[in-house]
Amino acid sequence: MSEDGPDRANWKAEPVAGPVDENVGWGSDVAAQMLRRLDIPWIALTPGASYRGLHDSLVNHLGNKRPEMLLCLHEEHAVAIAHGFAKATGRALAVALHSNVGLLHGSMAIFNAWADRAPMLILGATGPIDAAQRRPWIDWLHTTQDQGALIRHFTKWDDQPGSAAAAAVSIARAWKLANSPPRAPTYINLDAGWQEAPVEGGIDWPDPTRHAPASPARPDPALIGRAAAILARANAPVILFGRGARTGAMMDVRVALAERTGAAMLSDLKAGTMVPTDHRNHAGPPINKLSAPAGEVLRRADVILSLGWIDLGGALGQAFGKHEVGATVIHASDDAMLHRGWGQEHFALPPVDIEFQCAADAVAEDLLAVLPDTVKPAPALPPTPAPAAASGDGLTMRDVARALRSSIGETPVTFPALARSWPHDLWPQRHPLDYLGKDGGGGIGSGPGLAVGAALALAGSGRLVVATLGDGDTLMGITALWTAAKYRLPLLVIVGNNRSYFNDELHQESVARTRGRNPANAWVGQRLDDPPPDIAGLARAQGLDASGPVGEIGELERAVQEGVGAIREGRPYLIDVLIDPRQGRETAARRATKDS
Ligand SMILES: Cc1ncc(C[n+]2csc(CCOP(=O)(O)OP(=O)(O)O)c2C)c(N)n1
Ligand SMILES: [Mg+2]
Repeated sequence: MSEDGPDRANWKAEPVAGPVDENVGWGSDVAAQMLRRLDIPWIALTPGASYRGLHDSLVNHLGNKRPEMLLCLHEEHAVAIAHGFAKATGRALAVALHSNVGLLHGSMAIFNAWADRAPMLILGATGPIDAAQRRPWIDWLHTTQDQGALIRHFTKWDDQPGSAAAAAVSIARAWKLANSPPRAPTYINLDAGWQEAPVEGGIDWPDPTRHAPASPARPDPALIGRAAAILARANAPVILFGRGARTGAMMDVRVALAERTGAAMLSDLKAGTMVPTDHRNHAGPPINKLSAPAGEVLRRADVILSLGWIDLGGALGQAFGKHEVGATVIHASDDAMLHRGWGQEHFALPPVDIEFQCAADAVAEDLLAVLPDTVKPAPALPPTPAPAAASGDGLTMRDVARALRSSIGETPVTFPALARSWPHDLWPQRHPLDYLGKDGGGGIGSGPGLAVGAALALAGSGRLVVATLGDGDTLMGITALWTAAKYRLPLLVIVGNNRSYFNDELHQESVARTRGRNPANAWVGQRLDDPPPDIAGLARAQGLDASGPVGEIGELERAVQEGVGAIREGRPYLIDVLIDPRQGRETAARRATKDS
């Protein structure tokens, strides 16, 4: 980042007419100053009068630089953009949400970020807590007692400071906590009363260098010794690669760990790329639910090492059913520090023989340091089932992947999201930024915002950002794309459009079958047609270029070429591709999935 703000090739800044007032004169100036002192590059927001003080401070006190505002059409998008940025960079952004109503709008996206353990600093606001200061009607409506309670079950910490001086400290603490492992969103509610009051006396500014995020706890060396000895002796170890840092150095450590133990590797689509999915030790494609090869390697394993696997209990349950897990289970995760009683995103309780309650990466590093420095032969792996053959002549995601590959060539691509039936065999993940994982909380409508956040993070990096999204997910969140158009962010969105909330058609089919009823009615109340939403039109209406609906291969290839050309020039682009819904059914039948 330069002195003037973020460096982005095509970035479209909003210039502020000077002069800016550098004096910290108002309560909200203190909150804005703290964001700058913490070196936060952007604040994603949808405005509202509860923080009109802060808004003025960002513009007329900071000159809309460091942080710079990122205007969004919906609070859910502001949060999802910060979430996508955190997924790509490992770094938090700030978000500002208006009073109770903006917070209510943003809350699903906060849940997604929480469940994905993605850090962000959310600033909320409330009408004056001091009722004597409230404007009639609206300030009363937009004042809530204990506003943080709305999202307390799915944030790491929240506060409602009583003064500007207290807000400086609260913001420093919230930033530190959000960014300390295990990371998650934090929320600070700014009272309009002190935001809009003059600052009396000096502020004791917290020194960011003395409130830096904590470094991860290190594992117990004695326990590392025991685990390493068990792994070194193992005949058929398996390593489950869940959450970890998205860096080349950590990917090398993980790969070396598998090679030195001769372990079979499994990757989780929820976590994104942690190891190369076409490595000779990798069993089958990355998974959401257990695949046949994944189940087989787990059932024959004598040692199972989970490095931050998101639902270890669920994976073992799928592999072993009611049978006892005979293998020695070693589990490394700091996630339990965030486990509470409201949500169940701690998942099923796994049987564990050696547990490290610290970040999985630290355990991987320390295990590697004590394991013998020799590579063991790769394990014999079960065959990967052949991909489902396409029936009919409708387009499939395989056609999309092939067209994309032929247009993109070898330029590295980041997928912030992957739609149903993505052909992992055609597009192995080799770099930690190749695929960023799922939305965390299973709340759809998040795909477009997550994709914009990743595009923000990676613009100018040399990587092309391509999101493949479902039509339902896209339609729920499509106005997030306006932010990409407004700030000229290069992002290619390819919609796998089966004209349906198809996931739920599968559910309806299965319920009808169980009940001996007619599964052919599964489409009723699920199909997104008659009239079919004009998704490309919705993109164009927001200032993006777009193609579609695309229904045949030549059209698809031309559209992809145009879309890839646009992002190479730094512009966002959307392609609406009509995907034969039967492909989803066939893939689902093969995997026997039961998605959210
Ligand atoms: C906010 C929210 N509403 C509803 C759901 C239930 N749901 C899960 S997947 C899905 C359909 C998604 O449709 P689309 O993005 O088109 O993907 P497809 O299943 O068609 O591949 C729905 C409605 C959800 N997960 N989140
Ligand atoms: Mg769909």
